[in-house]
Amino acid sequence: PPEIRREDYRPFPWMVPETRLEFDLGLESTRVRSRLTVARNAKADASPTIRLNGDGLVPTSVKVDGEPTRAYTMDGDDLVLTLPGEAHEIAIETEIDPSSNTQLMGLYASNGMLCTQCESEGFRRITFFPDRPDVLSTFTVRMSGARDQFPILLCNGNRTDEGEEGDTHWAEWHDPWPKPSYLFALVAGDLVARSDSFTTMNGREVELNVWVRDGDLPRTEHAMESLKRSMKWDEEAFGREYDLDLFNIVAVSDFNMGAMENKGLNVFNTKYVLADPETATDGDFDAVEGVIGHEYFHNWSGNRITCRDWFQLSLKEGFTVLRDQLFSQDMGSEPVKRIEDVRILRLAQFPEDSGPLAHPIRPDSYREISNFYTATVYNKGAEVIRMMRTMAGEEAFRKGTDLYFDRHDGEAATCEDFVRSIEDGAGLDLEQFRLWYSQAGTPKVSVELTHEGNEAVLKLRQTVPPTPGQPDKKPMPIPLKLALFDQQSASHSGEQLVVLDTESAEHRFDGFANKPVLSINRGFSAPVTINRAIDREDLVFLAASDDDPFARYEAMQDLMVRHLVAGVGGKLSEEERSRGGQSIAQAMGAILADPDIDDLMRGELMSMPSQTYIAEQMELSDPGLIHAERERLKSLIGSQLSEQLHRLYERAEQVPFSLDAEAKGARKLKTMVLAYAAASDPEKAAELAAHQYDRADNMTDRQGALMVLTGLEGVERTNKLLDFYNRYEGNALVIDKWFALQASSLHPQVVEHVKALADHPDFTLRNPNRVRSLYMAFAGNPQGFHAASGEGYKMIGDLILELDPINAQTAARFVPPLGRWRKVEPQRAALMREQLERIAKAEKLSRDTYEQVSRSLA
Ligand code: HT7
Ligand code: ZN
Repeated sequence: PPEIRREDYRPFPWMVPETRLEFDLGLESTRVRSRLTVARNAKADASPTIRLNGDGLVPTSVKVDGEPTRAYTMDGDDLVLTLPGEAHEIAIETEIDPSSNTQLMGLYASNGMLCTQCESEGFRRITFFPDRPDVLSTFTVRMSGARDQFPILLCNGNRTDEGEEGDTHWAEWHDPWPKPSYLFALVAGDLVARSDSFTTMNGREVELNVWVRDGDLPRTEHAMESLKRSMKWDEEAFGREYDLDLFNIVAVSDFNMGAMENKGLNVFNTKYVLADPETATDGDFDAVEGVIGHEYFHNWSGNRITCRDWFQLSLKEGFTVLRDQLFSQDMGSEPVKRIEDVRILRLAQFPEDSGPLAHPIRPDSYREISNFYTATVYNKGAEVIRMMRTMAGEEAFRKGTDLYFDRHDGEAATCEDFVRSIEDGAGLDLEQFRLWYSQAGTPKVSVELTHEGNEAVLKLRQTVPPTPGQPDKKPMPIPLKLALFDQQSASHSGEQLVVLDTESAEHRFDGFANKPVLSINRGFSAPVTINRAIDREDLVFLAASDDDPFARYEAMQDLMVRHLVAGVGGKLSEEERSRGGQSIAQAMGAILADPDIDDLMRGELMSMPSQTYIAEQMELSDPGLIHAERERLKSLIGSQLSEQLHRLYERAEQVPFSLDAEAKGARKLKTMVLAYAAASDPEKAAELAAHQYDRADNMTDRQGALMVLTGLEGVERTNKLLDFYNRYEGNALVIDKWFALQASSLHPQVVEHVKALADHPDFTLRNPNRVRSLYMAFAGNPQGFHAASGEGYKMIGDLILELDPINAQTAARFVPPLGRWRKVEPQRAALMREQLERIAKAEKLSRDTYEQVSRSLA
């Protein structure tokens, strides 16, 4: 497959002001008639030919200006026409089979209903069209189908007409906002709605519907409330008002990603709509709110202003992730949300940036754009915009975003347009900052603080590591929030912002009779790795006393990571290991006892660094050793703080169920205590977990208990897993949890368990949620995936080959775990590589998987 390059972008020679589509809907056969008005684009190089993208389509009729024509050519899957005049009308008919569409792109059948997914290049699987985001058109759609099969017919915009003819009925929809084809959506099925309304800041009354299958209605309240909160928040935080009279959300159970922001008709994975306390965890509730917000915010950052081309994806995704993060921060605990977001970045994006698939947030080339819906484009993209906000300050940043929305409303814009708007609106010079858009790799900043006389001297040095295709990097502006603490009073005289924009820099701070303790990258002000020369005692001090909650968390993480990395590297004697562990336990003990911390935050401060994050700190990692060292520390902390932890548990147990922060914090603590107990006193932990499971009146407690039990031996494991299955049989989202819990468990036989689960009657490769629940959970479980025998790698290799023809997008997402072979010790690395080579040799690979495998081997 050819490589598509950003520098080759050319405007499309034709505009498509209007698109009319008619659908005769059927699960096995849907007829699509399109009528496009096209006119030459004065802003592009003139061309008499127009290329209409198709993917697997055969035209049954083509007309130009009402006359049937055969004067078109097929170039691969695309239909190419030569048009003599300035403006024409093209009419094309196609027929498609949604029921055989297992890729879940274009129009497909899910559970008896029909729905679409067009981003990024799915529309071309429905009809021939210039399927690129810079061609904006006004869509009018008529859809008709059997009334009993498809009682509900939905599309973008507003319904303008409807009617019946015998057993069929039809609806006509018009979307007044010009949009690119990737925002087109249609849904037809037997659905029911939770309805509500929202009055916008200028008095527009908007009808809101959340559409689900009949029995799911009681689980939609949280989604609806989240939607209303999102609409209000976007008005207040960004001045953005909704612009149609109707907003529909539809939940579907077969979906490649989380959700899709189609204009006026968002389509969601059921996972991000359905939630009630019995079946959804606190984490699920938060995720629903975050994703509902994310898709809603796209109405401005994505739909009103879209992307010129797919290289600009971070323009809408990075910005919208930042917007959903800020929304969730405002709805719940700001520091806890910040910690969660940093954890995700470190877990998913840092490994991407240090591996063979590293790419800038605005990539320069791709073969398959679906592979670039990455943590880099999304989460690092959000961090990059967050840095602009930090440097500008909130007020000035808002001026920048106001200007961006004003200047580019109705356009297909670029990342450069965004940066220039922030520059002009916020009054910032972002010339050098643009490097964050073009350079890949996580910068490393080394930090040293010395003390001379009354001065503290801060030395900073940055390096940006080489990444594929980018051997040499330039220094980037890195905004670092810092504070210098006086140990005695445990206070500082104010936070400062230092922007490191050269390779190295020195800063002097006057007025320190004693050497202060440095707190740096507070709030994670820059997405970098900090390598600081700091004593363990100073870290203990920061963990106990820093007034920035993120910095406190970071100090605890740092304490543990240093200890673990030294242990894995064989640098600790038994005595040092024990002493180090005890001092960590002591620091954690202070956190457990601190009355000024709320329990949600306490849970964060207690959490151990992930295996992935520890591995990232090492040149070459041995997953077995890291796992063992991490479990040893967990066990030491668990036994050292046993009494305190159990007291905490007893206190938390008294808090009755509710969705407020206090009760959520209590639930988080309970499972955290169980996890420490599982490492230090498995029998006691099993007993406690079984008790928690039995008493649970909510999914958070039940899942937390079962998570701990699945990692342990014993009869309670078997009993509770069976009970869980029987209790929730038929509830797909909860059965997904049942699969995921077992696949991510610490149990030594996890590989055998996953093999058996793959043969379970409820397992299917046709449903991406189910595939992810078993195999993504497994690929993220170092115990299983990195089994020394290589069986874990083989299982993922087998999966990729079997899934590729069914759902290429989902299959390709399993390649990156194998692609990290260069960072793993040689024996395992060879086994990982072997699987990649086996996949590469397969006779027919999708473009998606081919690209990921070849980049991983290069
Ligand atoms: N913008 C949406 C992207 C998306 C997607 C991309 C490729 C294949 C399937 C997809 N489903 C949704 C999601 C979002 O970021 O909001
Ligand atoms: Zn998005």
